[in-house]
Amino acid sequence: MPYQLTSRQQSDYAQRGFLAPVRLFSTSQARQLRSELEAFENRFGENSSVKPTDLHLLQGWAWRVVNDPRIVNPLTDLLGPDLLLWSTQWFIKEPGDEMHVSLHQDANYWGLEPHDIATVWIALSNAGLETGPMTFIPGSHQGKLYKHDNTYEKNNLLSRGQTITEELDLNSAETVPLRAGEMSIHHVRLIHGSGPNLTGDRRIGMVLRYCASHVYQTKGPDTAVLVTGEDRFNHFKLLPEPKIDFGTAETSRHRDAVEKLHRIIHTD
Ligand SMILES: O=C(O)CCC(=O)C(=O)O
Repeated sequence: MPYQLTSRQQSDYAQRGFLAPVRLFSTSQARQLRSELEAFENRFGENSSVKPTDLHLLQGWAWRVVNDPRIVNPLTDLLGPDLLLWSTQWFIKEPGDEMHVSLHQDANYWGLEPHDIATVWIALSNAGLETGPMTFIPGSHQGKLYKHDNTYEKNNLLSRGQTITEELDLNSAETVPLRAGEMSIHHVRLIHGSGPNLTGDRRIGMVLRYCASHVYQTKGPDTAVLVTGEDRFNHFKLLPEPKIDFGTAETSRHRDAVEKLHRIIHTD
């Protein structure tokens, strides 16, 4: 199979809990994807009830990204041959808007068990040092789950401003800049966060959450997309490809999925 990870990359991920940078798209492909997102934003606007979350259920271009073998094949090396996409999100920092992401572990609030789950973070604009790229604490995925406080800070991009309360040793922390079209992959237990964007351009991360098919949701019914292999567990209701961009059935499935994700992320 093409696009597999080398055994070195696989052991790096096992030890450190992340891989970066990995070249995924060319700069012009990244620009094209960015213009798809921005066309969506221009059409619906910030206050619309139609959200860019889980856009793969609403528009073919996003469906093709989450099913792209350059992403899916490497993920099977980390999570096994039967792979689900759980959700698609966006982490966007506008030029100079002071938004940051506090240090947190995703495993703490998604309700998914066991933790055979990874995030693919795709840079659709340059995510150089000045834009507030992600910082990881290597190896922290092998340690405990920390207690998090919901700070609801105004300048925090996280839904509840989730922040680890204990003091952390940041000596080994690594900040990982990405160029447009590159991706990083990180483990659901890895401690990570990011600073503000000090540049004049948007910093746009398209964020895909994948899990092995044996993972289940502890917070109620849940949905996912089977991207490769088979689902022998039926823990999630599987959702289909959008046949018509913004079609009636697609819009309804998308709205339900966004509401469900909102419920899961906002409840303990
Ligand atoms: O984009 C960021 O800075 C943070 C993203 C993040 O927390 C995540 O993908 O889990």
